[in-house]
Amino acid sequence: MNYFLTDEQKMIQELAATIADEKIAPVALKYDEEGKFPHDIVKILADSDLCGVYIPEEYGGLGGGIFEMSLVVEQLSRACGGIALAFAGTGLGIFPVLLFGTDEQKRRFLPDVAAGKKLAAFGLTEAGAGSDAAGLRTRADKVGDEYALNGTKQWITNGGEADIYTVVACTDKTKGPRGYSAFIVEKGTPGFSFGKKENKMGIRASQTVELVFEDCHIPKENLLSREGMGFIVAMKTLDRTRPGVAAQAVGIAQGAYEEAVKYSKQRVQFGQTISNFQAIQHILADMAIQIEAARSLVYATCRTIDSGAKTFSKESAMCKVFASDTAMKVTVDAVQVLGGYGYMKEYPVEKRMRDAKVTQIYEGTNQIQRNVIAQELLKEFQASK
Ligand code: COS
Repeated sequence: MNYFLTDEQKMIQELAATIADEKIAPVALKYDEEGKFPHDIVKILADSDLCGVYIPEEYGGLGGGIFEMSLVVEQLSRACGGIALAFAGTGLGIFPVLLFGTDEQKRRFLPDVAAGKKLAAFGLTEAGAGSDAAGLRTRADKVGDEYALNGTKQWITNGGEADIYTVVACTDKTKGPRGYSAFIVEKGTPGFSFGKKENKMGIRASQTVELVFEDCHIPKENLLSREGMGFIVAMKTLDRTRPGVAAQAVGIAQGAYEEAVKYSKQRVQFGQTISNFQAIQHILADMAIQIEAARSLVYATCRTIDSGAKTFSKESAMCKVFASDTAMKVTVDAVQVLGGYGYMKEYPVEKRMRDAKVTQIYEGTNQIQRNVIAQELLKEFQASK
């Protein structure tokens, strides 16, 4: 399929693909097994300039958008969906600053992210507030010119590794989601520590950690937008980053598909390679169809967002649902093509099957995405009457 990428987009895609093939693929199984954060790969990404693809040039980036970010996520995820999250999770963490930061906040935080010197993370989820993002317990109480943060954030990607955290907390509990505010919290701030590190099914190279705030004082200069805007900051961020999850899913699926094709050309049964059997050919053909359809939807959504469209919650949710469901199906089928070998950890498809699962869950489960889609399309119908 010709997606008519610009020369710059092709360069970004090729650079990310080269890093994925030469640097990430050889160590992906090791990091998965050990569950360790890939500091050496993060250094390679920092040296490559890719960390700033979606950050404006005036803040040290390459001036691209969601599309450029997603091209990188897709390629890195082709080799390892977990390692790719050091990059993608930083996008999620820093987008609130890109969208709602003042010029002063952007100058303080964006250049180091663009240079790959600092990673970011997004702190919304809590033990009792997952799908129900309006159920936050973390508080931010005004104390003079500061806010005192108290509470615990759960399952935070890049937790402990990131230097910059955007955290949503309640500043007025009488107002529900309209009483939430978003803050930038730096690692090392007194009262901010890290709790439990999760032991996960997949994306094991990515660190998923609790953020613990105990009377953690944040200067008012670190408030994003204004008090009461925290829920909107979070929702508008997720509208822009869900295509990144979709791109991760496409990358994971593509990686599994490539392994399945390669294996089918090598594996001999009944005196011939299994690629000769129509049963296998049809599985491979279905994988290819679904991946290409998912990629098309992701790219179209990214272009819609980057074109300056005002509302795209529905499109963003659609591509997240479609690509993640595709990744799950394709990776399960890849395991099937490899048969008994596919089930073994030495072969690189069972990891992709485990990695794919989370794309149906995080940044809003696919059930929540379907709610968002249905709400929007019913609104559109009502408006058209
Ligand atoms: N953009 C702008 N504003 C939005 C919005 C969006 N995408 N989504 C919701 N809002 C606004 C609503 O318009 C509403 O504003 P008003 O108070 O002015 O009416 C306000 O936010 C509350 O919205 P709503 O009533 O729909 O909130 P709910 O509590 O019902 O939440 C959703 C519904 C779907 C938004 C929520 O359940 C959700 O997104 N859950 C998933 C959370 C998630 O992704 N978690 C993962 C965290 S990161 S790994």
